[in-house]
Amino acid sequence: MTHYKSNLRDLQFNLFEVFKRQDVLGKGPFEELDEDTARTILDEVNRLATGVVAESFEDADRNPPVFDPKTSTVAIPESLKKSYQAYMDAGWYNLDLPPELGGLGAPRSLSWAAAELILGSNPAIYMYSAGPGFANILYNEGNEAQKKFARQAIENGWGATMVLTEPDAGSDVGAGRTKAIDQGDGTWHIEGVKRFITSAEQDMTENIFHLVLARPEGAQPGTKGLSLFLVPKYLVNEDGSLGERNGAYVTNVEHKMGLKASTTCELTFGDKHPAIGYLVGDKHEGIRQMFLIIEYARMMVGTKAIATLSTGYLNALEYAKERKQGADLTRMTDKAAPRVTITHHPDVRRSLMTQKAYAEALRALVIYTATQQDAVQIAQHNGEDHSRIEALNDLLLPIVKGVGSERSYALLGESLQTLGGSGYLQEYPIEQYIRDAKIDTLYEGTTAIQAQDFFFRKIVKNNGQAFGALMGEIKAFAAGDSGNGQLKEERAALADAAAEVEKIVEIMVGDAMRSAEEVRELYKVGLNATRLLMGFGDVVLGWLLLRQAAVALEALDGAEGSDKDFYTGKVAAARFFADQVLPRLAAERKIAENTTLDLMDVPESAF
Ligand code: ST9
Ligand code: FAD
Repeated sequence: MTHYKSNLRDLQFNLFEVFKRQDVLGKGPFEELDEDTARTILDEVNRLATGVVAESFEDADRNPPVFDPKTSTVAIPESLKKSYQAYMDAGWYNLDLPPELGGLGAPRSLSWAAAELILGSNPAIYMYSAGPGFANILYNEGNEAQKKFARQAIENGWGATMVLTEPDAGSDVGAGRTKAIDQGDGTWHIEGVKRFITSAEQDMTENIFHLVLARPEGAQPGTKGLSLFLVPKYLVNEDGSLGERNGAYVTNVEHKMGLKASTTCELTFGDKHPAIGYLVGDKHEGIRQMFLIIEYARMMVGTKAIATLSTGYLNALEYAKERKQGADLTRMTDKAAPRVTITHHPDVRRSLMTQKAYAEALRALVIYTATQQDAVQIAQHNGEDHSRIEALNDLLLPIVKGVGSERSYALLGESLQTLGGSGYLQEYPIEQYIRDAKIDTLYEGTTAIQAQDFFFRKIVKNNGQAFGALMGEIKAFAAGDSGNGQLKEERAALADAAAEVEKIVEIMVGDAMRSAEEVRELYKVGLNATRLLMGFGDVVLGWLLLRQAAVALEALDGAEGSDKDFYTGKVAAARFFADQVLPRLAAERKIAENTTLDLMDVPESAF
């Protein structure tokens, strides 16, 4: 038995009972893949995730990769190598690669469902296996030589990295100083130091290719002056064999709080000898191109966080069902009363149901978002316009990433608390989950960055279209009658919460508009951005839970055994969320309404 407790039943429920993926499988772009095959794939990935992939989770944390500064190499622990090899040999990293690149071309809903299993089991494995996915993007964006490179990278299983961050350019990517110098022969020399680069060194693949943002000499400042370069660790000869060592070397590997199995590297270009780079697609559109990867990676980070919360909750639940402590509250004065398992205590139930509701709502959010990506794939296949679906997906991404990571990290604290003092021990996996999940609120854009992206880019710049469309759907559901004549009060709670969030948006748009005359009003938007992100997140999560409950109430008719328990749990989680979480939105709206500039007037020295 490994640490990882997956929730395959809930993944299947989302895919096939709530979001009806059988309706898109077996036809159009997914012709080759029917429901049975999809179910078999999930079973198979689940087997790996709960077995060999999870086996190195603890060992690679306690004995993390070792950096040798003399040779600029990293030794990955043998246990992790074994998990990685088993995953790569199984070939599931190929799930959403297009058939022309040897992939299965699966719908994103299926590939993200499978990704959850690996990310919950051993997230570093998923990250080390990103090469083929990165190669797919290189293939789409690259010139002929780069397309050929991408094919070679997939065939040979090369590793890959995304290289943006520098010591003075974290959230502010546009402050990057790494230079690109045109050699006039189709190659560039890259010079500079990048930091915090995931997977930039390891000894599991024969080559690693870096996708690097650098500024060509004389290019404009900011993100729009950045170009994207392909910088392989080893140059590749015409015949596909590996050539000379390129001048990009890892010069440090960080010691971190968690996710220790994943190397986080300082990468120095052109210090020992030239670091040769190739301009991706022969065009200077670096930030747009990099965002193709970032969008995928933000989805990955949210899914990782959610997967970790889910296994945290299921570990906590198992413990709580066995741990006896204290008497039932109703018999607290009777010192001879029998001791009960802690699931009998109201506060433990409150905590467990909060974990369950968020874990399952966040999983539904990932799959719902992925169904928008399926719809994009289908529209592309049919040559139809998909801008509206794309905009909805864009709106959802900061919620998946920002809300997913914040709620998961916070609630993993509840999972640990459920175990009492034992939760603090390394004997159980939850302390590692917490350490490993903290990074999710930080990389791929911190929560503050997600919140600003959500308001300025996904709502204001989009003229509120996607936001309005999603809100419209939520309000229509709230006003409807799904739920077998039940869920009336819960739908009313959803309608109230949605109205509160709409009000917060109204307030913020008003502040943003007033800033045209009084620029400091914009601070109010900054003060409320995270509140809006988290608040809207709760509304979407409440809606998804109620949609699940409506399906469960139908299915409960005649359900027995574990199915009956499963559906009963679904209804309970939705009710709990509507009763206990959604009413809080009224207070959030009130705080947003009363926002002043007082905080911005506090002198820095007074903090
Ligand atoms: C990192 C990696 O942290 C962590 C883990 C790595 C693990 C690797 C493994 C991953 C596996 C999964 C991947 C598999 C591969 C895929 C497979 C596929 C099958 N959406 O607002 P402006 C663009 S990495 C789209 O003025 P500023 C857009 O082009 C480090 N595009 O920004 C825009 O132009 P326009 C992560 C967006 O003020 C242009 O940027 N670091 C979006 O200049 C300028 O926009 C970060 O994430 C968007 N949401 O710069 C940095 N936003 O407007 C966080 C912008 O004309 N900081 N663009 O369209 C930010 O995001 C900042 O807001 C900023 C600001 C840098 C964008
Ligand atoms: P800063 O940008 O300095 O932020 C510090 C604080 O200020 C944060 O709380 C932030 O929210 C806040 N803040 C900053 N600017 C604003 C603003 N404008 N408005 C409001 N608040 C703001 N990068 C890569 O390029 N490739 C990788 O593979 C990669 N992997 C990573 C792996 C790990 C383990 C880590 C720790 C980082 C990784 N990163 C990677 C870098 C990561 O994306 C950055 O750390 C992240 O974007 C934040 O940048 P920063 O650390 O410089 O923090």
